[in-house]
Amino acid sequence: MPTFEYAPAPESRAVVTIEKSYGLFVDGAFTRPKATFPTINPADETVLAEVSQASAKDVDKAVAAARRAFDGVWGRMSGAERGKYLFRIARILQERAREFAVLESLDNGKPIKETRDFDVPTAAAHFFYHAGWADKLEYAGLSTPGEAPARPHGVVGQIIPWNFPLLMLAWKVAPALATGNTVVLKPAETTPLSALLFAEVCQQADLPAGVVNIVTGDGRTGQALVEHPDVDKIAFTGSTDVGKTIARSIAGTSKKATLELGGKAANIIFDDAPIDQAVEGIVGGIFFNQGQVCCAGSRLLVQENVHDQVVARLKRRLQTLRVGDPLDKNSDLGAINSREQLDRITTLVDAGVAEGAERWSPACTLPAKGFWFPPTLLTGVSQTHRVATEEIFGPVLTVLTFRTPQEAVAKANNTAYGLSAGVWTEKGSRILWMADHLKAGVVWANTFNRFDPSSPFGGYKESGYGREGGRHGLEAYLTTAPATLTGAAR
Ligand code: TXE
Repeated sequence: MPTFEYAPAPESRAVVTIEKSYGLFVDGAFTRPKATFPTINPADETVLAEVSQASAKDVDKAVAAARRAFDGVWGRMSGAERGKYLFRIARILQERAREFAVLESLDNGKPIKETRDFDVPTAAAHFFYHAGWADKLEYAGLSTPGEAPARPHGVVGQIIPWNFPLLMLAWKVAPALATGNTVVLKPAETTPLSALLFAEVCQQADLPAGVVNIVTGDGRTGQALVEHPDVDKIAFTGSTDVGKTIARSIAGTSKKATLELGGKAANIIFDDAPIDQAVEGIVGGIFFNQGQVCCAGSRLLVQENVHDQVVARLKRRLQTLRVGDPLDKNSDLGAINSREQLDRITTLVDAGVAEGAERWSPACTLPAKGFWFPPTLLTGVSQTHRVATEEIFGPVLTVLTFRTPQEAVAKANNTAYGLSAGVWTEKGSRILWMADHLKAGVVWANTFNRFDPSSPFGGYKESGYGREGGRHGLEAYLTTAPATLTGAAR
């Protein structure tokens, strides 16, 4: 079996300048850093920078700045003018793409191949897409023809996770600004750097002060934002537990919320599927971003008569994956984002083995320092195993079997989540039947992990509520315009 060596490429770091410490980005300027915590490179555990822990008072200042911008310049601006800012931001993201790609790989641990070819271009695409909407809201049925366009909520608090730091920022900030809201965004504590670089982009684009504010910190900062009385809406992506806490905390207030939470997607292969193409899709579906993806195809449901063939091909393909330095453009898998996440993955995989699953990984030399987990298959998994129902959020594929489409649907839906699913079959009618019966916000057919800014993304059940992307995503940032009834003048 091949072994894979760790080959660092330190020269790539020169592309980006990382400050020793960072303040918050409030009212168009960086504050002086205080009460800082380190953000580290998960690939080697070195400290990249010190970042400020925003207090409730800091959050209050950021919300006040966002409110002034909303009541002032941003609130008075036409959609066409707002759109120009979004275009400008998109262009700057493209111009600074290498910087963002390297910084994101350093702070998150994901391979540069992904940040370069997916995270950064898709983030720019979100700004381009939403720039196009900014002056068309009233023509798209998002308000009543001839009436004032639907209104923005006002100040939006946005809390994002660490798995796609820049992209999650783009998913949240772009529609909020296109619809005329202002923003206070809190990045995850383990990946704050690309959001802080984005703050520089806002300055470079001459975005009016206060329209976007970035407050770094941990869950306490997020909580202060959720509880702030002058925040009109919360948009959150993260764990189901924190999502529920947020839902409880805003219950009884007038705040709106969209929650994008966990997932446990089934990737379903029928025996008539093009097997090579399906194996590629399954590998990409789970090992992309080390499986730290809410819609990851983490449960393979394979039709019983092709199980052995599919597993054999999967093992062959997994032996060709290269695990190593995120900055090496040949790496297919990088580091796990944090020690906590690595511990969660290890605990769940150990539980799976204890419950009777068989564990397999290709021979693979992992770097001595940093947080690493090899690509892993768990076969012989039954529906009652924890690894079949709980989100592992790591490079681990659990394999289950089925005999009929009805059984596939029953097993796929046998989860508390409902975010995404994949179906591999030659039969068009079966795709439609499966899509009709799967309880998932997205169903991919003969592909997986395909995203487009125009396509709404979101889930059922414990995967949360609300959609991001497309027209539905914009609706979540708008409230209905007042009905205006006029009587005859006397
Ligand atoms: O998430 P948290 P964690 C899942 C995945 C992972 C697990 C835990 O299974 O293993 O969640 O990850 C902020 N009020 N997902 O612990 O804590 C926090 O600072 C307000 C799936 O990292 O939910 C960060 O910015 N905010 C998910 C953000 O919430 C709070 C992506 C997410 O962190 C808060 C990430 C509070 N009380 C993890 N506590 C997906 N849907 O893609 C924390 N935060």
